[in-house]
Parts: sequence; structure tokens; C-alpha cells
Amino acid sequence: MEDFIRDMPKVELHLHIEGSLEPELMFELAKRNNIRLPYSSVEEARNAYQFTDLQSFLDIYYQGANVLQNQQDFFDLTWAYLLRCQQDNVRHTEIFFDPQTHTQRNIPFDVVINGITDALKKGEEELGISSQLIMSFLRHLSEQDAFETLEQAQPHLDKIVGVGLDSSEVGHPPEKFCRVFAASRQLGLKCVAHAGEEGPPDNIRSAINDLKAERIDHGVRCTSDRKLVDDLAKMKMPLTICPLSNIKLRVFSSMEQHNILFLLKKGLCVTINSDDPAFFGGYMTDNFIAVHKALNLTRHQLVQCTINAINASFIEAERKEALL
Ligand code: ES4
Ligand code: ZN
Repeated sequence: MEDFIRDMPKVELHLHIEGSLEPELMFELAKRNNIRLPYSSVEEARNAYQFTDLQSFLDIYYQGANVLQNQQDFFDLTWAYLLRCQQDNVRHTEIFFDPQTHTQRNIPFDVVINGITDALKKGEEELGISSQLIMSFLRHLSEQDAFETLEQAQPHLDKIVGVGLDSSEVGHPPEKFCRVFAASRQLGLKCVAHAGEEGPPDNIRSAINDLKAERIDHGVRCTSDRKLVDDLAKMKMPLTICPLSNIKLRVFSSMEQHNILFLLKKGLCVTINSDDPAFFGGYMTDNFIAVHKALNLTRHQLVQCTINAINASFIEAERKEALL
């Protein structure tokens, strides 16, 4: 079964490129850029990756991103992730990047996006992996800050398929970004949002109704509102679920307690993704295997998750046909 899972063609829809920064590369970039890390070794960094909730993770994740300084660093980060995609037979990936994490440290927007997109182009040419880039707004920052970020993205709209919303969910509901999402849609960008990861089911409703999100990132906390679960099934709203992430951030106490199988059986458009693989202990294959082991998903159900991901992707029609 593990061979079957490894060899399955996969599509990833929920991956933060900054969350694919492995400690080995973090140390290499720290050395290259003369930056001091709060860890004395790769092992010490890995040992520090123990989280109690989303915020305890985000603090360490933003700290790690400090080593990313030059265009080459963003290229190397993205290229390393694409090589892992190749190992896991990921054929298409839709990647989040958090420009504000970098522009706040005075790294120019262009440096970030050009480094990432150069690697994505090479991934398409040399590895046959297609990709799309989603610009994610940090929800703990202001609406104004998000608008400034959208402004900076204007010269690069050809490189971005959509906008997302991430960072600390509790206290920062989707409706705070209603206007900037409307402006993004006006520019032809698709909308997705993290909702119902740690926050309440109402955040999922708000992401759909106020932000016009076409996919919900995580969404697993929908189950405390049975009507919402039925509505999500009826709308065929894709959920980009990240099983290992949910365990590491204690959304569920163990994989056996995860509701992914329940949601799949309810007919929701469930997909499996890796979120921040360098921090959560696994890439796509690892997430599929973990779910299979704990919840006994059948081959048919695992393949269904991939078919759902192809349908929920923002791939152009021709490539979609090729993947299906
Ligand atoms: C994130 Cl797991 C998760 N949740 C919200 N925001 C994020 N940014 C990076 N990973
Ligand atoms: Zn995420």
C-alpha cells in the first residue's frame, strides 16, 4: 500500500513555500547571509519544532523566514520543494507565498516573487511539474497593509493566480478583508482563505459569503455545525485538508480522531495536502500514508482525494484533462 501511495500521481493545493524551509537549508542560508539563528544545530532546530497551537508554530515559522534575503534564496527554497514533489509524484502544485513576511523586513516584493517564479518555471521545464502561485495576506496585519501588498503585486499579476488569507485565525475573521478580496477579484484573481482551522464554523461561512472563497483551506472545524457540513457538500466546496499539520497544531489529539474520513463519507470535496512540511514532519506521501494508517482509507478513497484536487485546482482546462 505504501508503494501504491508513493507512486500515485498527486496534486497539492495547500503549501506555504516558507513552510517548506528545511533546517538544513535554513542553516545554509543563515551562513550565506550572515544571520544568527536561535539554534546551534539542525537537530536543535528540529527539536524546537514542538507546537501547542497555531500561534506557537507561527512564531517559529516567521523566525525561520528571516534567513531568506536574496532572489537566489527564494529560488533555492522553491527548487528544493519541487525536488521533493518529484519524489512524491506531485504533478501539479498551487503554492502560497506570504509577501508581507518579507516586505516587512525590507525585502523587495520583486525579489521574493521573481526567485519563486524562476524556480517554478524551471520545475515545469525540467521536472514536468505544473504550478500556480497564490499570494496570501497575513490576517493579523491590517486591511490597509493588505491593500498595499495588492498594490505591490500589480506589476506581477501574470505570475499570480489568486489571493489567500493565512496566519492567526482567532480574532481575525475573514470579513476584515472583504474589501481587499473584492479588489483582488476585480483584477481577475481567484480567492481562497484559511478558515475553520482553529476558528469557528462561522469563519467558513464568512470566507464563502464575504470573501467569495472558491476553496476553504483546512475547514475541518465545520463539523460542529451540521447544517454547514451539508451546505459544503451541496456546494461541492473544496476543503484543502492538511492532516499532519492538524495533529502537530493539536486541532485533533491524534490522527485516529481526525474527521477527514467522516467528511469524505459525507460527500465533501476533500483533498489532502502538506501545509508546512518542513515543520510538520512530512510531505504529500507522508500525509497520505498517515491518514491511511490511522483511518484505513481505501485506495478508492485516496484516489478520490486526488481527483477532487484536480477538479478543485486552478489549472487551465487542457492541463486538467491531461491530469485526469
Ligand atoms: C499556516 Cl498551518 C497555517 N495556518 C495559518 N497560517 C499559516 N501560515 C503558514 N502556515
Ligand atoms: Zn496553511
